Amino acid sequence: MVNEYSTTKLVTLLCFHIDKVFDIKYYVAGLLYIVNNKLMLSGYSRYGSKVNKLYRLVDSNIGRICFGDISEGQFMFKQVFNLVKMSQKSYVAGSAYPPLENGVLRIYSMRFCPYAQRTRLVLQHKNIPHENVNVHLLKKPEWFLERNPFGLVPTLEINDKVIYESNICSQYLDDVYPGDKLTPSDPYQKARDQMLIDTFGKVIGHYYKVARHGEDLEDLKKSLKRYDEELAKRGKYFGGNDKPCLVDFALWPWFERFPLLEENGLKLTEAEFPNLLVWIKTMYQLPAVKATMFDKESHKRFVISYRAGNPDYDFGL
Ligand SMILES: N[C@@H](CCC(=O)N[C@@H](CS)C(=O)NCC(=O)O)C(=O)O
Repeated sequence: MVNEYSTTKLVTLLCFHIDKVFDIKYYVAGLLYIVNNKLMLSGYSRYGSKVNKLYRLVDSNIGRICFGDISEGQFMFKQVFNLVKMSQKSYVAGSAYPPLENGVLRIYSMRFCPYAQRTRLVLQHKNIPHENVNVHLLKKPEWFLERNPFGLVPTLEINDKVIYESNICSQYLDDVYPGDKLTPSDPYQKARDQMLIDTFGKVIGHYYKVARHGEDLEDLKKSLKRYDEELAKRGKYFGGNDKPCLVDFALWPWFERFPLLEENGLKLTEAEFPNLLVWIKTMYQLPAVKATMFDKESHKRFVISYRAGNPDYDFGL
């Protein structure tokens, strides 16, 4: 079953159950497998009643998915098997619907989509078990359009529920799944956060004008200034000093892509954007960012293919 895709090969399944290590029950479970000629390891340790992630999936192609607390080893194996089995290549029109198991959360995504990245950041940060199905956005599978008639990613599916629009998906995940809370409980603070997210649409608009037509550079900088000022008041993250919040994850994808605009004259200087520059450095350290990001060169290659009318959704796979 694991060999369904030629690039993926299961090497071995590891499972240890060691009683009485330091007087507590200790379990280690994991998978060793090969994806695109790279050796991968993923696993969990269980320590009394607590489950810890032992290794992250490290592959850049499928390793963007990681697991949260899973108390049953069997369930974990099933999930990892599904993952290894599931290709990250984009599904096209005419393809068969990949069956979704009961209780499994799925995200329909496109690897280079900044909106989908918003929600993937939340999935990663909160360690929410899920599977990822990438869709070809120029040749959308019929079953994808049945679920989201707008044909946009991200879209979430679990059992009979379908959710789309990136910010709504992220909020839903934060509301429903345990882990770090990314939304303040105070209604006023929550409203202030939503304002920052909604009005970031202006920055996005300017971003694409600069990228496509070399216009709007000053407007882009002006719209960013407000975010620098807000950080000065809030601290290290938009969520305050210690932890990121939904605002950080909703904004980040475009900051990851700003280096592409350097050739259009965009430079965020210390003099103009001292707080945003520190924030960018901090964000790059987050495991969720590391797990979902592409480097400048890969983004550039995708954009070139996109502009040529032939987007390479599977670039690097
Ligand atoms: N407002 C949507 C925008 C999502 C979006 O535009 N996604 C793009 C990919 S980056 C897409 O699915 N495009 C397909 C299409 O426009 O047909 C959200 O926040 O989720």
